[in-house]
Amino acid sequence: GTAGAGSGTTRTVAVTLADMRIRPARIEVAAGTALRLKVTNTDAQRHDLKVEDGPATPMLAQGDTRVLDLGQVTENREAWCTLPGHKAAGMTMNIVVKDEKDDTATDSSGHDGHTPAADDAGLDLSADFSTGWQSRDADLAPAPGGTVHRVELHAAHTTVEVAPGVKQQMWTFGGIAPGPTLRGKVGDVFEVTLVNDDHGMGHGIDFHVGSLAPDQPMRTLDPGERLVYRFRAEKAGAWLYHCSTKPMLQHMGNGMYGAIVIDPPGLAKVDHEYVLVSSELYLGKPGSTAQVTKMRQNTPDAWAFNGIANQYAQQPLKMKPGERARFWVVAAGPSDGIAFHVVGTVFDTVYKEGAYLLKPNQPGGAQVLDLAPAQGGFVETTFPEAGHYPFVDHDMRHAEAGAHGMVEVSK
Ligand SMILES: [Cu+2]
Repeated sequence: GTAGAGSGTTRTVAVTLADMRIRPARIEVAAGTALRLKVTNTDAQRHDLKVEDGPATPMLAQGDTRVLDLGQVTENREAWCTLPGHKAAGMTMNIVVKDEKDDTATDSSGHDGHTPAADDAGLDLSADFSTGWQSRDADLAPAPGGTVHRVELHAAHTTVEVAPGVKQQMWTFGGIAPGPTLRGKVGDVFEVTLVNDDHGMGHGIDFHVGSLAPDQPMRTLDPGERLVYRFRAEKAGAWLYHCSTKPMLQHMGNGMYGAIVIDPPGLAKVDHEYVLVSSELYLGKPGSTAQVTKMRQNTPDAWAFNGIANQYAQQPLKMKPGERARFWVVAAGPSDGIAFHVVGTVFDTVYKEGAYLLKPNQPGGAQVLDLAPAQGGFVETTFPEAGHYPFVDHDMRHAEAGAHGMVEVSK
């Protein structure tokens, strides 16, 4: 109903069930509207829809549609899928009765004042990203030639779509979170110029691969300051770098981290190399009490590979059958590590914190690369045949909330 909606008006709303969500999640109607819901299950698994104090569909298989006639709606109603756990996973919908006179929703269910993003209902990670959105390139280029690498990193705020349709101000190195991945060989020298372009606050940088007194290179730069941080990478590994300014929980929790890869000597040739930096995502105004409370309680809004929840589920990494891949993984935290797993594959090579735990000529295989916060390593595997191979943080709370991507293997 549009103008004049209300008593005597009939309205039909298309509702879909999929991906542990009911869409739309909220329907507003004028009091007295006769409401009909045309419910379609588009999911691979079965769902139903039950309306509070009202009708329910039977269990719907994929593609099934039923119409629910609610009659005239005069009070707010909730609706949900009745399968065990599905409501808790996010399959709920609110029907909210609007008062025609002042055009405000009268919501007696206690949901007013909450934004869905920060709510316990969680993000809708299967929603669409904005038009033109591109995933962060996960391909890791070979180390550039030469033995001295000069890099300039600017500390600056930027706004990023960190989950489908969700924009968040991030504190970054180089305008992206994670910052750019640096790469070199054992013995290479890195000369990093850090420039603080943040008008509001100080930042610094800490390269875990560097072996030096932190006092000068890791000091906090005031806005507008710059410094040159020079170190020789003496040891191989997948290393974290991060902001060194206190409170580090906030500087890292808002995006100030990145990876630096130092190749071990004799690194085998593979068809694809990827870098995946895992992290938590905390939505809300950076540094606000509400956001920092979530950081302290370790209750992130989502988890992410390369800064954006679910990005490689929507834009998969692409390979061909029989190809071999190396995944460099760094756990940026700030508080959670990772149990990195690729569904449908077995790792024949595991390198963690400076040493091979497994090499291809051994009889054993591995399923997970486990990294504590700030640790790094890589795994290798071959993708045997065409298909879709999800990669996840096998802590399922994290996988369910964004630490989840896809390798698409096709000819
Ligand atoms: Cu910082």
